[in-house]
Amino acid sequence: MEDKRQRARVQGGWARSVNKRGASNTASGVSSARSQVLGSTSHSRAKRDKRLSSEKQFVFKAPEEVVRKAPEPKIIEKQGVYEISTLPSGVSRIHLVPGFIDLNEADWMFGQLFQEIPWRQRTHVRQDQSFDEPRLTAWYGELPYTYSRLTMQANADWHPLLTMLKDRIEDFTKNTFNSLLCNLYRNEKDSVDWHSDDEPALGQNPVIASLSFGATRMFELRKKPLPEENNDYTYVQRVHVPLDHGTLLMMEGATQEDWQHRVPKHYHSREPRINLTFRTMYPDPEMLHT
Ligand SMILES: O=C(O)CCC(=O)C(=O)O
Repeated sequence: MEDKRQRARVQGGWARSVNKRGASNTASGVSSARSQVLGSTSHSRAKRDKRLSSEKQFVFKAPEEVVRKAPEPKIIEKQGVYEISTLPSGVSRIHLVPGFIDLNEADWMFGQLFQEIPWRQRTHVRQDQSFDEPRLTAWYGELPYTYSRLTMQANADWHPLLTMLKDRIEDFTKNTFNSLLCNLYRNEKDSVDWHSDDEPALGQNPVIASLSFGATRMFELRKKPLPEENNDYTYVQRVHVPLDHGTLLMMEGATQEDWQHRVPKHYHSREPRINLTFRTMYPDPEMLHT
């Protein structure tokens, strides 16, 4: 009886593993009792001991988690340089500088930019359908800028405040810029959809300096999926950066090659926001690779 219970426990193995010495003691105890009754030989006792010790223990293993979860976005809101990915194309890096422009100055600048930049709403045409961009824009630079098949004409007539801001950013970052795309988000309904600033005229690994004024809006980045993910962004890494009044955000390295970014619409009301993105345009990007 004791032998049967012991074997059941060894085979089931749920409660605890059986110590070998205990098992062989029990087996030998039982077999010695039996040997008196059945007259068993030391040979058959050895065979039985071998069988008991070779019986495999059943070890319970919890089923592995197979549900794939989309990762939570990483929130970046403190000053610092953040390496958000390292891939064969290189390191993608963002540098956040809240309070780059102090609040009083930023208030005055917002008023000037809102009033004095020649803001325009542009129209895109896609598959014979035209739609208005959900924001107003203006372009500054010696060269025209084409994105999403829309061309903004060259405009070398820089507003003095924009030139001053460009100089300040150049001093701070030790980069130079020759062009600027200005965006005005009039309210919570204005936005910019997922894209990368990867036009050939911006060269490889462009450095982009983005300065924000007015209402805080969320700047979201998502990593481009690997080829085997078939353009499915469900499980990609995400980074969210709240951009508030006077904040400078630098995007560097492979950020345009490996990530996309956007500023989504909001459900709750938002005051106007202005964003200035300073870039460098090359007249003949082919020259960069020769
Ligand atoms: O408004 C922003 O912060 C982003 C603007 C932007 O993505 C762009 O100009 O390419």
